[in-house]
Amino acid sequence: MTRIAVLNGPNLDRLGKREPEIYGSATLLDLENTLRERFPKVEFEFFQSNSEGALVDKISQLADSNYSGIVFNPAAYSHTSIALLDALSGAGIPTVEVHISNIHVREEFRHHSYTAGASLAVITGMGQKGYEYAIDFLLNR
Ligand code: CA2
Repeated sequence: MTRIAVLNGPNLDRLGKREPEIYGSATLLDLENTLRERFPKVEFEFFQSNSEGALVDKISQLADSNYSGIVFNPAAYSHTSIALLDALSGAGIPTVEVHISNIHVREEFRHHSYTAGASLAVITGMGQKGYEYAIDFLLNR
């Protein structure tokens, strides 16, 4: 079975609870259930953390397991974290970075993503559907 990890960074545990006009009204659990239903043949690992180190640790665990892909929304760490860039580069697992909002039409500090430098592709501004498009891409590339 194809194994895909879906990782979410800081504050995405608040999905659906605030700012639905930017991030959508579904909660993180709703989103994970939607992905399970839409891709019944995929074995998913879902992980969210507000801690940079915990995300680094998770990526290095995945590198030692048999994962075909990572879908990663590093949230604010996208714009700051060389540690996550290095973790992804070292893992060597095809990764698609997802942003729910379009980071390029928001504040200047969101325009650059360090972690995108270790990703095969970036989906930004397609709402929560972006996660589905990312998985579809990983399965069919
Ligand atoms: O658009 C995205 O997916 C972001 O990665 C979301 C991050 C932001 O820092 C990035 O620039 C773009 C913020 C996630 C915060 O999520 C919340 C969700 C609901 C309520 C409050 C925060």
